[in-house]
Amino acid sequence: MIERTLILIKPDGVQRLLVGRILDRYEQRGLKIIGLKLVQVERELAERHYAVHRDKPFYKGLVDFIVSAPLVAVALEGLNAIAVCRAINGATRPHEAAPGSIRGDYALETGQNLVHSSDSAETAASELALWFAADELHAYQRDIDRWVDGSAD
Ligand code: IDP
Ligand code: MG
Repeated sequence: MIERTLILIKPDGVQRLLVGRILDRYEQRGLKIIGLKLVQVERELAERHYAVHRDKPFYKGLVDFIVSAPLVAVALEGLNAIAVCRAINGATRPHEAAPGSIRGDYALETGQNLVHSSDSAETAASELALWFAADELHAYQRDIDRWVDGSAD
């Protein structure tokens, strides 16, 4: 199924000059960028984004980190985009992330694991609405789409 999902390249990704290389992973896989922006996040948005973790011991540190410097918000579309992006990112704890995944190649620390991606269709819909206005998401065809979505078969 064609899905949309939200990616955040967290402040550590921007500070470590990894934005291009991280975006490249999703693009090379065939996923389509339908929204993209650099954001200095307000605390309120960060708290809403991570509301599910409100009661966890790492919540305050996580919100502090996300608002500490600009991040890149990315909306992606493609076949099974939600699961594909979770796999591209790798396990939450970098020492468990497979080599070849973003976290498995570039991260060591759970709090600085470079990327976020939505974990279900429901979360993807609510997170995309949180981070992007409707007119910031663009539906368009690429000439290569038929070579990645199966329709050229
Ligand atoms: P995910 O980003 O792989 O979906 P979640 O469990 O949703 O992982 O946690 C959200 C984020 O909170 C993680 O990406 C990580 O940055 C941070 N986090 C999760 N667990 C811990 C922890 O035990 N210590 C510190 N930070 C954590
Ligand atoms: Mg999560």
